[in-house]
Amino acid sequence: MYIRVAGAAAKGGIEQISFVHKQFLFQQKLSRRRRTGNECPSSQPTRTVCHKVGKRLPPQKVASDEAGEDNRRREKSIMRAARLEQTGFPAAVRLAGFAAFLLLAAMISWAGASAETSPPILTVFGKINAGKFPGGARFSRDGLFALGPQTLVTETHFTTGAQRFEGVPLSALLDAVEASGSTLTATALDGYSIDLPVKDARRFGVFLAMTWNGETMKVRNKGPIWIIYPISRHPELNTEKYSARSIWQLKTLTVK
Ligand SMILES: Nc1nc2c(c(=O)[nH]1)N[C@H]1C(S)=C(S)[C@@H](COP(=O)(O)O)O[C@H]1N2
Ligand SMILES: [Mo]
Repeated sequence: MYIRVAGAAAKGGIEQISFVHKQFLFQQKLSRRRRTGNECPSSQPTRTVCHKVGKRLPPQKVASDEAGEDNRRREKSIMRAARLEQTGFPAAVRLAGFAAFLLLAAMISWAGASAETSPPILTVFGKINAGKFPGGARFSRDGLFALGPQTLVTETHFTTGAQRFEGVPLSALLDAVEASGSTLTATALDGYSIDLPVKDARRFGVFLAMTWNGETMKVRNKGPIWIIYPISRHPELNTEKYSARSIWQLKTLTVK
């Protein structure tokens, strides 16, 4: 042991001193350079330095609570000095540094996760805010849901019974990209393409469905996006004209 614990054998003193000792053992692993701060002249081996610090505890008998208190105060100040020597920063600065590190780590993992789990699935071209979205506005599944997730329960042209969809209103997307045209040309992954009036979006509450009866819509299941005309709310939409506009596997929208 390189630290003399004389007088420090008061209750809890041993643990504290052994903690200080562990800190010095750790410190020995650090570069000589870092050791040359407060009490560690580079000409001396760490052992001596630690011994020297240890010496700052004068031999003393713990006779009363007062003496114990005094010792604890000494130990605290030595530990503080030891920690400062180890890192070169006071506790508040180290805490702030650690908090900053955690924040950075969280940001990196968040960015990584969203890039991994949510690639772009829809691109909007044409008459949109080109300053904000140069080369088209790309949206991931998460990015679309971030526009304001909604639920739509309706029958469709192609299914029987009410279907439950989660997604976002087409109008929310058009607002987000600041669309200014009157027609949308929609294209799908299978090469299908159809024009639909921009007016449909608000007039009928046209919906971009991404989850169907609780299941994320895969390409094999009309995903990742299916444009739904709510025919239960608007029975007049139950015609071939509107079924043709109900494009699935939606890939791009061009505002004209
Ligand atoms: N991606 C994609 N969406 C599409 C189509 C298509 O071929 N591909 N056909 C459209 C047309 S013309 C109609 S009438 C309906 C056909 O749906 P059904 O084949 O289930 O009757 O889907 C519309 N949406
Ligand atoms: Mo059709």
